[in-house]
Amino acid sequence: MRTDTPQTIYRKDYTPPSYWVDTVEMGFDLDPAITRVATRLTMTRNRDSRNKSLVLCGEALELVQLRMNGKPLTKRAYTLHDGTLEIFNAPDKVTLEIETLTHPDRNTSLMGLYVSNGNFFTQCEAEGFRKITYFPDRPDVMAKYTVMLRADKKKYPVLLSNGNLIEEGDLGDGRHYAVWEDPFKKPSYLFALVAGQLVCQEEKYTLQSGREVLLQVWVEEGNLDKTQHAMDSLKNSIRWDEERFGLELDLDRFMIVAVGDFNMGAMENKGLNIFNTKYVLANPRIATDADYAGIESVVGHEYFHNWTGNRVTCRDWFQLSLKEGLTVFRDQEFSADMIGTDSGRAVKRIEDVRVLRQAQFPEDAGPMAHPVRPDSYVEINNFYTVTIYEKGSEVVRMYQTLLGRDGFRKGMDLYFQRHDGQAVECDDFRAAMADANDRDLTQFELWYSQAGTPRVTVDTHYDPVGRKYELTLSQSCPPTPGEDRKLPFHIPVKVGLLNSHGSDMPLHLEGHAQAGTTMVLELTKEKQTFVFTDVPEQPVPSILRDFSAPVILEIDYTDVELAFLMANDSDPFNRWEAGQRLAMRRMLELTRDVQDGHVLADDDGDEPVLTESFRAMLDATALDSAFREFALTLPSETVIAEQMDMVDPQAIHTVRRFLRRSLASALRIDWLVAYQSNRTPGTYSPDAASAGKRGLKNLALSYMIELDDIEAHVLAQTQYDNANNMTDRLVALTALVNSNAPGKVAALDTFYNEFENEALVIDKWFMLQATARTTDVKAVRKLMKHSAFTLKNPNRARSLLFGFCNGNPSQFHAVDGSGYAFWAEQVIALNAINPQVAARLARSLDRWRKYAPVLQGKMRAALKQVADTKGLSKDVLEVVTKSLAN
Ligand code: B3K
Ligand code: ZN
Repeated sequence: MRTDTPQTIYRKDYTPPSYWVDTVEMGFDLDPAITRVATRLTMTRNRDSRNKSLVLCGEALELVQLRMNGKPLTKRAYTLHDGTLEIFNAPDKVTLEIETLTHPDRNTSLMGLYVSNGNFFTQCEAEGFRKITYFPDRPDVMAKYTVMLRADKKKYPVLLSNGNLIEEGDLGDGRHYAVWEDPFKKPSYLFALVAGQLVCQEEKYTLQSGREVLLQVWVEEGNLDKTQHAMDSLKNSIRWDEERFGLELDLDRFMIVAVGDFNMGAMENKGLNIFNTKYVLANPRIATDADYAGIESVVGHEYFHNWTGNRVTCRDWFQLSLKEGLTVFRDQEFSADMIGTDSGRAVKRIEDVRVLRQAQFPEDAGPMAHPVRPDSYVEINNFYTVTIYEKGSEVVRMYQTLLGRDGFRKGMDLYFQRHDGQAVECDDFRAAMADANDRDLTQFELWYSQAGTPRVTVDTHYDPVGRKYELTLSQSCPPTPGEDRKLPFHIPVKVGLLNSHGSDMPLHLEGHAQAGTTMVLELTKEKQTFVFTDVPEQPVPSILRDFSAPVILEIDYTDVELAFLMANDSDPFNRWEAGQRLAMRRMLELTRDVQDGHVLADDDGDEPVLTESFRAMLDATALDSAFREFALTLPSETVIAEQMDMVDPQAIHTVRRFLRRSLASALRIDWLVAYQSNRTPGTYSPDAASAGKRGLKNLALSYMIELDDIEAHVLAQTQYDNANNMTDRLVALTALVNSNAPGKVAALDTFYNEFENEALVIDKWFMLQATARTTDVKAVRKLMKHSAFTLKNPNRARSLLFGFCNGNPSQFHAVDGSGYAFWAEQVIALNAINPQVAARLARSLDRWRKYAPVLQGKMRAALKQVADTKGLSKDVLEVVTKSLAN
């Protein structure tokens, strides 16, 4: 917490550290009120930085003792201010002994060492290690750690840290100790310790090489019936990384620990991954299909970091996407491979693109827009963004699209060959990809250095006499804060051409050998024309198949062409995309009508092309249920908002509901058939096929409930009463709550009572009310008074506050501005507890300039109110300052 103007850190200012750390020995006397930390660092001067002083970072620490090479340091030999300990005139070889005190039970920021439900946990990425001891807390300083934990044996029977347990025993005074040694050099952000009352599920697992490793999933007592899925996901991740990338687990022991108070999803600490309980605990009673999938992907993600992040790490935090974009790409591919089928892969792809459009495109168009490799930041924690993660993953995916799977693998192999054990830059990854494939990827660098979502427009011309088809692609990119002009990107555009029967035509690109029915065009200039020859009839183009680049594609299709693509495109992504375009067009038309004062009447919903394509999709039982579910889901209110010059949340909400009701009524029988034929009787299984069926069945229920009639109420109530799993239970409850069904209040109560002791389910209970149609600010305030609500637990705060501010746009943007006043209050309250969570909530007003002037004024006032608050963390200050400035 600070009040002075926070400093901006620039990428161009990077300088290597003045000292390297060779070894770190730490001793912890764990006590919630005062923990004593004794650290011994052996350090060597970096030969490249003569005459520089030795610099260590520290925050919220009480310094007890400081000794250099065996002697206490005199007050004149160092300075200590602003979180920096600077030692002058240190020799080339230094042994530094530091004793500090911290107060874990007062640490509500959940960075550094803290207490959650009586147990100790740490979170050090990005800059939390400096809250534990003084240290050159930067990722390019990699060292070997030996850690001794001492604590009361009864209260803290389990003592864990990174690497291997090399010694443990009693201290005689009711206390005990454990010594852990990590054989690998690591940056401080990967340090972790856990101590407390925990139990584990463990298994021995044999690697492909024949080596046996020990896998453990640690949880609080009472949760051992919820660890199997995480354990299975871990084993699948280990096998997948061996098979797909030839990467083996390098430790003899790999631990996952679940904690209920955690700022994000999980953390890849070497050998000791710490997870939000949300991404570990699952059984059919408490977890939904989405939870099961989320656990698989996050367990995979953290495990894959062991190579992409830990073995090869980042030189500085500007390179964050080097590990995050790459690791998201790896977890996306892992989840897709776990489904196995081509259509399953496509569904996963659609899901990932939906996230990108829902969250990253708005970010890239707003005041916090930044390149995948940012040039500056105030608070690095604000840069764990969808741009770094999801767009970063798209950038990595484009290498694979351009180089092919084998070429990509060659690039990965070279990357590890060159950089294992190093802290490197995004450019090093690009160089490995280029060199391994003998390709020039110079222009590709712009994906790292320029922010903003490029737009690609398509023009076509067919010459029936010459049987030639011209495809002209043009690109542009709107300005982003600090970047007015953009250079053209290197964009892989995957295309196919459909004939009038809906089949793919063979592609003959002028000057190229024939390339099957899908090919990757490389758009590198502002405008380029690609000429296809031997084209027997005017084709319908299918552009950007599989979403081959993170761009906005502008193409003029007629409604009939879109319906044709939705019915026929061999590329499932574009098949889905066509339906989305069709629906989007209709919703934007209707929104304009509503804004012009038109009151929607039944015949406005008479939309034959859209209705018939939906009917055809409902009837297309040969397609995966999961795919049909996605194809039948209208673009979200947030995605529609991004398409408008001036956002009108109420009009969007009215129209989307109206269209859903029209589709519900026109296709009533079809929905019911889909509902009945996608039931999954018997024992619950979260596999993709069953989850897909439940998804389609539950989408059908959500459409039918729009009609709000007795039949729909009975259906929802029956499903609620009879469900044998949380997916069906929660969807039914959501349907009831968003209707006038007589049983809705009772259902909310029974749900609460039944799951009172399952924190993750109570989060869902808050979330579903936060996002319910009728929940206004008053109702949220009332929910905040509920005995189960607390701002201190990030999951709980997110479920209610983020649920409302981000997930209930028409209520949050109430014209009286009450939503914004509420938002300001909560950002300020959270700021005092947990700056990271507060800064996330602060992002909810990012897009304020896109709204009608009355709303804009109120949003601006709320932003100013926060910005003017005394004692604001630099996390929140950076977000609101940038919002107001750009
Ligand atoms: N690397 C962590 C994120 C740390 C966030 C710090 N504010 C989790 C992950 O991406 O795997
Ligand atoms: Zn990650």
